[in-house]
Amino acid sequence: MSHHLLSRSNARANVANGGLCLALATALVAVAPSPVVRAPIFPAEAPAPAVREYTLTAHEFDWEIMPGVTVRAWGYNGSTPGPEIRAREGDTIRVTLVNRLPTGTTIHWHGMDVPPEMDGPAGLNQAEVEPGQEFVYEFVAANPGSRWYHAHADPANQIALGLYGPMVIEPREPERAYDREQTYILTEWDMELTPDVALGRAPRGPRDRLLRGGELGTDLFLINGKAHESIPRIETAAAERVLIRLMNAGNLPHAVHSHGHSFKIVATDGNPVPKGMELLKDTVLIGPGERYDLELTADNPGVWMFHCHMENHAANGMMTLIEYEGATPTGPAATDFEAMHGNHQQPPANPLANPTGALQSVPTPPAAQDAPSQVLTQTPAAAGSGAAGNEAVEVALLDDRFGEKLIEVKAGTTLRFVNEGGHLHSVAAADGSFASDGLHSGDAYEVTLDTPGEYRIICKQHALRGMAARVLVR
Ligand SMILES: [Cu+2]
Repeated sequence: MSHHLLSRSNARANVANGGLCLALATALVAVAPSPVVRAPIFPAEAPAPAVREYTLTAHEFDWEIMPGVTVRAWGYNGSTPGPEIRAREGDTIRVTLVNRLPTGTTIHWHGMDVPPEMDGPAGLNQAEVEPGQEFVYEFVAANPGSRWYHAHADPANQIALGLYGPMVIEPREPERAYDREQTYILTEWDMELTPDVALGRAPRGPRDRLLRGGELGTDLFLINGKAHESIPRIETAAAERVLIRLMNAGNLPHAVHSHGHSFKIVATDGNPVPKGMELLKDTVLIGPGERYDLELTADNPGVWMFHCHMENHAANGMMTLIEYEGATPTGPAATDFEAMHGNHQQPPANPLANPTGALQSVPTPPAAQDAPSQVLTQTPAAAGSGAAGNEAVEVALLDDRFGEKLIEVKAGTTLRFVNEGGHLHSVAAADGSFASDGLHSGDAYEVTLDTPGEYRIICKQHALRGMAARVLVR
């Protein structure tokens, strides 16, 4: 087996070092427009093979999927997905797995051709790494491309709770160069699957109990462990070339669609598509475990949707934006665009910028509290809602709009927002003066508005889809 692997990597090395690739790369540089290069992702000068050391500490922590929606998760180094592991073809990757979970775990290197004892499946190829124990994975990064890693002990629960992360092996002789790079790793989230359920310490939730064949339910559809506006956007400028690495770490296929732009599929499962054979598409169906590398040329300035085209997935988290520098939406959402802006996060810096290539293990302390209460009261007076002349007015949250576009009330009125839809929603003042947590179907949020004036309210999940209303307090 190992002989077979060795000869395969030798064959790749021969191709990579041959003059053909070099000639193609030179030709590409000669004919391509010259975009503004901000941060070279693949530096032209590849240093000698290095040893890249990482520590991945598996543990439990509170994870904010988006403001107002925090869950108990399992992940690596306080994050789900875990940190990006990046190396160059031919480097040695050495990862120390530190298990601080209350159960055994392992790591599988998905798409990497490693020796069997480094492959990860618990039982078949190694014993589980027990709680409190460590295990060192070491292998040569022989096959470049978009890879990923995930737990391979009880994977149905452990991956679903967040034990996965991206891994990128840069080719030693890159054939293509990009101005920007964004990795999007897709998953689903089941609010009823908690660490305690996975450990058998709590019963399955009422909806999951009805499922058959171990099929998990799904409440939210995540990109990089985040939903909606907390997903990092594809930020670009005109004429740039952007590489988007899609990785599906979940259990469902997703149909990823870009507005305003077609993209070229330049790699499938991390392996380059030969020049001239790339498909030009605007929607790509990505199955569980698969990767697609998309090359998108920023030639249509604006603010564009980038989302899963299974529309219930988009409505429950799996939507982000392609945002050109300085551009704003051309529709009513322009009003809320700046208010929403603080909710998305910058992508992490390329670890290769760090000369040691190592990441610190940063376990977070145990959480002080469990899931927040689903029904919130903004003011103590509203709890009794019995103050003289203090009437309650109910407003429905539907999919994906408020029951009323204009709500007129007297000062001192309590507004009771009830989620009568099937999706997760929230209510927040656009000026930030009040905000509910995430409201699941049937949940309610109350707020008493004492000061006359006009308030613009938005759903943080769906403001950019037009879920906004006005409240006039007189
Ligand atoms: Cu989807």
